[in-house]
Amino acid sequence: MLLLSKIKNKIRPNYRKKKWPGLINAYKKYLPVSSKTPIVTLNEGNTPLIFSQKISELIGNDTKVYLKYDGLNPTGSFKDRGMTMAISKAKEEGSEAVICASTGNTSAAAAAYASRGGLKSFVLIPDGFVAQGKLAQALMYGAEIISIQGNFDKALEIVRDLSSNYPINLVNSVNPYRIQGQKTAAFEIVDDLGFAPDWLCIPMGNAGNITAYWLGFKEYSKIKRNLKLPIMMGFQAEGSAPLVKNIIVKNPETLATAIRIGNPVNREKAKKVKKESKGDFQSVTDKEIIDAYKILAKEGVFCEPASAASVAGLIKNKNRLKKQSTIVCVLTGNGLKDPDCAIKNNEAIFRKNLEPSLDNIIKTLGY
Ligand code: AN7
Repeated sequence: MLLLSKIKNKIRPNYRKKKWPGLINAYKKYLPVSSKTPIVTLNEGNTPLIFSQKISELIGNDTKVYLKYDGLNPTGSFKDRGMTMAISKAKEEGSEAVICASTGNTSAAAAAYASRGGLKSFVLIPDGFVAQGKLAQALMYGAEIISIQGNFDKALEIVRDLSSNYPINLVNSVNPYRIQGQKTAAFEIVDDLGFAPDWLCIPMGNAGNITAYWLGFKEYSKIKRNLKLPIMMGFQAEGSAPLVKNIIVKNPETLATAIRIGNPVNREKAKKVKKESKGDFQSVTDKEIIDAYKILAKEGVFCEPASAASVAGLIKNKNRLKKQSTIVCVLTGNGLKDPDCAIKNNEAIFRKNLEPSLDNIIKTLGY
């Protein structure tokens, strides 16, 4: 027994010795929690920062491109970071129910964390515009789901009204605890790289996440002196680009349904991020999104279409980069969230319904 444990300790690298406790426990000092906060966690956070050789080469100029793959959170998106905080605080406040409007990922995370914490969850979604995987999650995790004949913006308007008049806690990114939880992704990037990237490329819908990252980088720069802050590059889909055009888009359209949002609630905060970081907001077409989605998959990283907007945006801006830049593209959600999109948009060789004989298969494979 003794010998076995010795061997185990030897072959197990140091960083696996300690179990990751979830982001609230890991970053407690920097979050608005106390010993009285009942922490509702699924051990979210600590997602990999993956170096991409292919995308680095594609960008050229000795650029190093990393992917912050937040699709590896417990419910498959970055929303878990905010939701562990929002649900823990709702529970601390004695709340019994939470509500959100969602293009899908928020509803999945809200449903999971609410159920885990013993709270009821209600989610309002735009009928027909939530990817299958996300809908399946909300159904399974136990939310009460209401789909409306309207888009996300309309759904958000309703839940905002509702939550201000009834004892239901709103867990969309207007909830400040969401932003607090999500800022930890910036901490992780700095912890992994040892510095902040030159650019952070990120998709924007309601612009809660870009707000959270910027807060995270700024807070970390107070702890880690000499931390150079990144330029924040936010990307929206062309048919759904209210922050790029500085308007309200009445009927937002894009195949990246996660970011099919025409009136972002964090508009003013996002503008501040852009100004403070000397960043830029730009749009990418659905075609550019799908191209990037395919490039990522060939790197072995399957994200959902909205997430690929960060890489599509980077590709568009490659001539603006200084030599030897370090870039982080945030991949906000897992590709499995939207299987329909993958099935419709690939160039795979998929030979169907073959006669099941060895000879036939050998011939088909070209040997
Ligand atoms: C994969 O789930 O708004 O700019 O209701 O699911 O912080 O809004 C999702 C947003 C990017 C945009 N990538 O983040 C929702 C929802 C993915 C997303 C965004 C979302 P924000």
